Amino acid sequence: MVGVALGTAPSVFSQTNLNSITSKTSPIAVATWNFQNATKMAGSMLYDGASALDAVEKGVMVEEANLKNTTVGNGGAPDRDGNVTLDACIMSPDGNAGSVVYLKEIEHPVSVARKVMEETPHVMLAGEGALQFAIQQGFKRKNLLTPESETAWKEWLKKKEYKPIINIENHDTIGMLCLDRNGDIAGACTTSGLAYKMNGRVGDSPIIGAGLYLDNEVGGAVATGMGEAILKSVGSFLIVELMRQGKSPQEACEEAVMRTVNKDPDYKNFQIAFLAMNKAGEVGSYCIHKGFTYAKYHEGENTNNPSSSYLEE
Ligand code: SD4
Repeated sequence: MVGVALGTAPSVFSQTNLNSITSKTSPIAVATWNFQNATKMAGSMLYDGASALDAVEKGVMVEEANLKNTTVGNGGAPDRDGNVTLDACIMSPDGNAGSVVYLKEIEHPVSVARKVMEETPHVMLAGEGALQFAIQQGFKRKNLLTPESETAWKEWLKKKEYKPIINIENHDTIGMLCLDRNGDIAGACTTSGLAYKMNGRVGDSPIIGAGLYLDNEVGGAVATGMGEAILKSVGSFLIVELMRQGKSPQEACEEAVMRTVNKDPDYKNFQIAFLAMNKAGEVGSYCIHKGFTYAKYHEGENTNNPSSSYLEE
């Protein structure tokens, strides 16, 4: 068998295969949900020659700055005590990673995560320490609670009913994967987490292996939906490892969703969704409930694509 080291699982991604695959691949940007402004930004940059890492950071920043998106960055819905707390992570083709959790008052947590990756010996910074680091790095503090999000939160306080609505309102995290001209892959994931979560709650999005994982020899995966379920399956890492063993991105996403479906009897009451891309530029996605879509920019075309789902509703 070609390219299989002793003691490892067989892989279709031998070095020989990879070289021939990547040389034929033109840049691609994909993102969870219909975030076509983000894929357009990242995709255009890739076609202008930008690195996957620069493109993925600038791509997700579009949604972090979008005040209409109430689950990412500025304008994100607060926790039940009124705090807007952001989670984000980024991975580069060399396998390096950076992450911030429970970060307040900084509009672009993905850029702080990149600084953690590039300027510190650590992978993850949390809360006060993450904010302190961001300020040291020149980021400006900003009130991220918009009047609209504050009004919606005060309305929620009247009943205090915590019930995530599938596909709506609290599921618009952006996870993005970019493949550049060199065939290198990078990824990022950024969110304000579930609306009206408990103070201190951190989801899957900033956790390397859960909300995002990539290996530049294989491909990458990102997740959105109920973070607790994704954390328990370490879904993005699982998908990359399944692709390493020869599964297509689609097959790998399906298996990751099925792990949760088969183990969690409550699966009908929440959504999880995965999006994956391999080094050949093949893309797959799968989710529990119908309604998840992903945006894709490739060769000047920017599209929104419905994902297949386990349930038909
Ligand atoms: C979280 N996975 O914090 C995130 C939420 C999400 O679209 O994906 N929203 O659990």
